[in-house]
Amino acid sequence: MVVTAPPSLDADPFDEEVLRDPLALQAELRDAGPVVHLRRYDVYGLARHEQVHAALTDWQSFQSGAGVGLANFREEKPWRPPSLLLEADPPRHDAPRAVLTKILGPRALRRLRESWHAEAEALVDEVLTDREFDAVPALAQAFPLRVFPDAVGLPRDDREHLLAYGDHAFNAFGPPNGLVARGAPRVAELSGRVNAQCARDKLADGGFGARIWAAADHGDITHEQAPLVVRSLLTAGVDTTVHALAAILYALATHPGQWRRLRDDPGLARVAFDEAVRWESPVQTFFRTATTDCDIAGTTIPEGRKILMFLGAANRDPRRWDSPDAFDLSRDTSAHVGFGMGLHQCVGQHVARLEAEALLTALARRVRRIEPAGTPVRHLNNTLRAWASMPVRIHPE
Ligand code: HEM
Ligand code: OVM
Repeated sequence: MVVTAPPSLDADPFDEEVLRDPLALQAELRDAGPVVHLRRYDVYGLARHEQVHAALTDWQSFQSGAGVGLANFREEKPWRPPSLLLEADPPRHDAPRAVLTKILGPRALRRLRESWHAEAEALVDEVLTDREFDAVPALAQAFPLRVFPDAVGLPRDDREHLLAYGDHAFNAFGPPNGLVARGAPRVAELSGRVNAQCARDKLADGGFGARIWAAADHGDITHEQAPLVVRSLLTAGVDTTVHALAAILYALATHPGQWRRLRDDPGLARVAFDEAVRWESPVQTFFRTATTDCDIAGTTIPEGRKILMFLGAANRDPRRWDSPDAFDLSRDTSAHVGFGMGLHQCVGQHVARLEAEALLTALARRVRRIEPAGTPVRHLNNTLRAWASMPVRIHPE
């Protein structure tokens, strides 16, 4: 086996101009080789689908327990106690994961389906009293903030801070740049509010939160673990779906032919959502840490080093996808890595799909055409690909 040094690039994937439009850098990274070295952070990078998929499914070689951001928990103190799911390896990962798999699985979600569809219809009726509106606050934020904290069991009057907390958590996976610095003044306040909401007496009966605590009573996890597992839902469960819904609304507003297909057959809502998750990759990147000297396509990544996996680049790799930049409801999206892959694959993906199905079905029933009504504006985040605002015009049925 010939071991070669990987191509070394000076580019900064967390530069604000790159975050605003990452597609050109993604292509450069994919074309440079199966493994690249990113000089600025002295980390390795994977941007092709084949290598990203392989690394995601090899948790023994590419661990999460040293953090899935740039910070190496072997050397640096994490900004908050690590997640028992995202930032843990087997065997410690297994019990919390099994608990959430059951609570957030398709069977458990069936009891939410009817009420989430009704909530979506009510919200869309309210919003459509205007022909023009900003789809980000009016739909992409309003819907998840209405239904998800309810499902967790949080009070109605205390949830707006969840967006800001999640935004900071996703920024914190990146380098300590301006985005992190701008979030820093509110971290203590936001963490305090989120941590308080993980306590048993704050969580309504029957919700995801109460069921996590019940799993502790049952002995599946400890009572010390329960609040941290609730915290995972509050961290990962809001901004992700907000930006994924914004992504599909943008995709549909800019692809009238695909909107028509969905309107004619609302049964395509989940297909459309998964294609939007592939196309936009609301979660763009995650890191891993090499547990041994790892060989990838002839390059050795030394033990203990960080590897940046470009999920968004893998999801648009022309080596894997025909016309990867096309948003196309006919595509088989099953290998996309927008929810990750393997052991850590998003445990909340069924929740995200149910939200999308409810909102898109309600829109498809009431809207003949949706079109941009102004220039959309990106929201910058070190990990999320997001919109701050998206003016749209609606033509009702
Ligand atoms: C894990 C994306 C929605 C909770 C992940 C991972 C990705 C992801 C890429 C894998 C991380 C890794 O491999 O290191 C997304 C996207 C979403 C979404 C794009 C929306 C479209 C949600 C929701 C929840 C959630 C709604 C909660 C209800 C989690 C948790 C993990 C996770 C707890 C960690 C799982 C583990 O490590 O075993 N998500 N997510 N996510 N997600 Fe999501
Ligand atoms: C967590 C978590 C899981 C997935 C994503 C994430 C902020 C956090 O378990 O806290 O992003």
